[in-house]
Amino acid sequence: MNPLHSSTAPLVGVVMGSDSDWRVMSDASQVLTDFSVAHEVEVVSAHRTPDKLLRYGREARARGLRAIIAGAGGAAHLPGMLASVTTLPVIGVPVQLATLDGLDSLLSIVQMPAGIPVATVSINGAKNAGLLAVRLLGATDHAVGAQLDEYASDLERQVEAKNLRLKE
Ligand code: RP5
Repeated sequence: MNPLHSSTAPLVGVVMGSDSDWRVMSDASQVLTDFSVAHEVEVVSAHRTPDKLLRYGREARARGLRAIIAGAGGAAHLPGMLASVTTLPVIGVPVQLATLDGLDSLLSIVQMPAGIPVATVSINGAKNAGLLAVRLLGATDHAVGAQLDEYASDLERQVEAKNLRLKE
């Protein structure tokens, strides 16, 4: 049995600034479920629950997490602040709000100072954030790597099938 798959302890933390971000962040959770990666989901707000943010980031590695996916919108300081208090890889998801088209969220997350990296995906790109976390795990786990190869082949088959349908 693949040790990653047999783990019931969460390996990836999916956190978001508000429950209102779930409409986007559920895509990350879905990908992790599809790849059978144990994960947890938590609302952690940089501004409304700052103590919880610090605790979450500082305890993440000792609790067994290997990566954190953090989504937030507007003044989106959650991913960057988490990256400041953990050395685990942090993947940032800019969540689009009703104003400013999500550009505010993107710019708040992407422009990190040198030394404190956040891997920022596209606006509302929670699916790719999930896949990136799976790839991080797959870098050292052959079974997860094989699943990712199968996923890529499947994508290729889907594109070719659509291509053929176009010509019918
Ligand atoms: C951010 O404020 C959250 O990440 C969310 O995207 C945004 C709005 O939060 P709510 O007012 O909907 O709780 O911190």
